[in-house]
Amino acid sequence: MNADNDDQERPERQEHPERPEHPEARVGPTPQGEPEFRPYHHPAAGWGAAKSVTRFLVAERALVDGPRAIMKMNHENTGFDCPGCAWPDDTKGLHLDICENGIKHVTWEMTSKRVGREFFAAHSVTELAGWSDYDLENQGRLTEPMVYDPDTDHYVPIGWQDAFETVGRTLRELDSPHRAAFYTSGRLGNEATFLYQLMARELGTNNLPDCSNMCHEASGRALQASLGTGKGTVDLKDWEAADALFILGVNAASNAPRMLTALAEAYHRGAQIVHVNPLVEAAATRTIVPHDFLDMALLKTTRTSTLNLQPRIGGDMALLRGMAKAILEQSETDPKALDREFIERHTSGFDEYRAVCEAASWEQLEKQSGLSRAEILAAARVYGEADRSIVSWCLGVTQHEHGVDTVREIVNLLLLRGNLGREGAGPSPVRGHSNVQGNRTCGIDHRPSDAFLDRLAEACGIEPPREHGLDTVRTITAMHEGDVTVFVGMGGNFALAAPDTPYTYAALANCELTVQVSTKLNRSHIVHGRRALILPCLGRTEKDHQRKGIQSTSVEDSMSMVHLSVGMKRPASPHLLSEPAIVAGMARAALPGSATPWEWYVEDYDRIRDTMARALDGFEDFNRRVRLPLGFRIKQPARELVFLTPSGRAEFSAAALPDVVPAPGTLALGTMRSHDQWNTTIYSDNDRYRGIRNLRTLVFMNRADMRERGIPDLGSVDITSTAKDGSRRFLRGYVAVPYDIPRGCAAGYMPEMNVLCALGDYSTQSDQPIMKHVKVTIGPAA
Ligand SMILES: Nc1nc2c(c(=O)[nH]1)N[C@H]1C(S)=C(S)[C@@H](COP(=O)(O)OP(=O)(O)OC[C@H]3O[C@@H](n4cnc5c(=O)[nH]c(N)nc54)[C@H](O)[C@@H]3O)O[C@H]1N2
Ligand SMILES: Nc1nc2c(c(=O)[nH]1)N[C@H]1C(S)=C(S)[C@@H](COP(=O)(O)OP(=O)(O)OC[C@H]3O[C@@H](n4cnc5c(=O)[nH]c(N)nc54)[C@H](O)[C@@H]3O)O[C@H]1N2
Ligand SMILES: [Mo]
Repeated sequence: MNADNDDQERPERQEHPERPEHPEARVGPTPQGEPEFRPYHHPAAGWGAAKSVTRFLVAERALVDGPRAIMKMNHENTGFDCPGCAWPDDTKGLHLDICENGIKHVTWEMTSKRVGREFFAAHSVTELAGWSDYDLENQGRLTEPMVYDPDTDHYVPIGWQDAFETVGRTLRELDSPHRAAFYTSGRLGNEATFLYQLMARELGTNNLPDCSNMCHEASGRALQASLGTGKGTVDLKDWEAADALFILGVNAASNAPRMLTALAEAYHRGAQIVHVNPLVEAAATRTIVPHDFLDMALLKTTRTSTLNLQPRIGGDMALLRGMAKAILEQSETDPKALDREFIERHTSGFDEYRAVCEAASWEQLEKQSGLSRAEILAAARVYGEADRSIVSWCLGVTQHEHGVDTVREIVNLLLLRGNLGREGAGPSPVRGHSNVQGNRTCGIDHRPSDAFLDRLAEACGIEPPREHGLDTVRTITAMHEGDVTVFVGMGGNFALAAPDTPYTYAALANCELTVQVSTKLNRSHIVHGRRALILPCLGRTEKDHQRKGIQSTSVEDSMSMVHLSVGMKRPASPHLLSEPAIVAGMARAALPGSATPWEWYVEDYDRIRDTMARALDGFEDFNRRVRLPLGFRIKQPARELVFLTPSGRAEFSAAALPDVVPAPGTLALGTMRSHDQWNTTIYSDNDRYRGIRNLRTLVFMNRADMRERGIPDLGSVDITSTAKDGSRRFLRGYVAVPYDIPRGCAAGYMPEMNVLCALGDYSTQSDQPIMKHVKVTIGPAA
């Protein structure tokens, strides 16, 4: 794009040269006091959580509605699905399977605060750019559609029909549908998801970037290659039957708190629980089961761990390979160490895998894992003695250069002892957003298979494009280059969630039109294209009235259970539309001649589900089965030992061990969540389980690494990252907190630290941004 063009097309950039370069705007709230760091010695969940919830309900002015809604959450088909994490609901009909963070999440959506047209009239976008992200979201729920007015630099009201026509006209006028990208954040329900991908494909593009490009893309690709399925194979009943649980790279007490219940139960029945994490997180200590009122009253704690291993960042693969090596060595004298019959009948590639395990020296495995041989052998012993093992993981495993290889190594280890296709055994990734797995199942995939497209074509009478689309990283590059000019965000907060904050901001600002479908005001409304729309939608807790009555939507949890979610609250504003209605409105305007009955679908979501039943694998008889008491489980061929791989067998992989040891003087930095945030939504400046108050701009370091650099406890530091291409990025004036973390490792909070993640630093295996292994140097602040 040449300079002349640039000037003509974006005059307002001249008027507001300071915008949108505000990557330094504070993310969290203004601190309520001095930063504090006091190690946390209490159990996870329990009364600390109860107290925190009460404070939160008061702050959100939701003391009456909050508790009432919580009693409705996660009920068998009568309530709404918790919009928080994707951990499955209790299978025993226990009607109060809730957690602190789920409650915070629901309350945040149900706040009585509103951000209406008066707010936008009072504050220009340039002014809002200087606000913290906390303050933006804290204004409350969005109430009506708004459009950016470049003359005044304010958002002003627009009617829904005009808003749809703005989107429609812009899309119709594109010289190619590939100039638009349609982002999904993982809480979109299945029905809206299906319509959304249908709209994109009817327009003619597979440009469907989504948040799972940043979280579990590696898991999907690895499991697909190994087992012919993109998902885990176990469910909660398996968790209840396992003899050994291996939990890698998850901060469960904060990010999947209901896992604590499963861990406590496992401990009670005598199962082994091994946590693998550079940090000893709260879930790796003990808990008070949150919904067990007797335990709460008696302060009865349960241990949630039998072994904690603290590898270096990125050291998981070497640990897993060491465990496999130990099992193979043991098999020379102990015929029961391996499940030879399983390997023989169901797998391929065993000999190559055995060879790479034998070739790896203990010295190399110790160095790469950051663990001693004795520690690796201790983990191997637990694994070797268990009849039934589950390995579970999250971002600590996936957001790495070698995320795919590591997940495949997890499968390798499971295959050695036939831990697949039977009760209590198998791989169990912990998904992020409540419906991120359902999004993929229902078609949000920039690399759809031909089989999927063939069925979609047949069921919906469209001719879907066959060429693969853009993922999150490539969408940002394409917007930057001017190749993608329309960005539609179905939920989420793309500006802040994506890596390389200033680059991503510039990419969004380079768009002709940005459209954000949202519940709350966030950075992605402030960092916008030449024209911009905010389209406010119903939240999952709210009643969705359509022509044929109150509608429900369906979601899929981490363990492939699909069930209905029905909102029960009066909508935050009478002007909100449901997500399916917003998609249909945009689609009709963009595709005036479309034969798809968009309006008819929205009158009754059963109609969408009937089409989905024809288009999607595993959704046969959708409307009936989704109304069964706990919904239904999508069939998992790998669970039945049917492997949809080229060989028809489960495939061992024999990848080389990566070198993850930081170069001298440098550290490997992992970006992660605090206890009091939901991705880009920050609830407070506290991180209770890690003992932090009033501070987000911190970096956890090993004290010896601090001393070596002349950094005192809580000293001010500058952090410099160096990208693969040699470019450098900075964060200045962060506080170094001495912490129990292996040497050579450091950790701090996302989304602030996205400033350090270069867009080009994505995994060549999964295309995921490398958010857990950022190469940095840290020194006293200049
Ligand atoms: N309350 C709350 N719940 C959430 C979210 C939230 O923001 N708030 N986000 C949701 C989403 S979208 C997702 S994807 C999930 C994320 O859930 P998590 O994966 O738990 O998310 P992170 O906070 O990134 O924490 C990563 C964990 O991995 C560890 N880790 C870092 N590097 C390594 C490594 O190399 N090896 C190992 N073994 N561990 C490592 C870190 O110490 C940390 O404990 O949670 C979901 N649930
Ligand atoms: N450095 C670093 N960066 C990361 C990560 C990391 O570990 N490190 N993790 C990555 C991961 S795993 C993820 S999933 C992404 C998260 O990326 P996103 O999913 O894009 O971000 P969220 O913060 O979850 O989105 C919050 C916004 O969603 C909107 N919202 C809330 N509820 C609804 C709803 O019901 N409907 C609609 N339409 N909108 C709603 C609100 O407006 C809110 O402001 O971040 C990624 N970024
Ligand atoms: Mo995620």
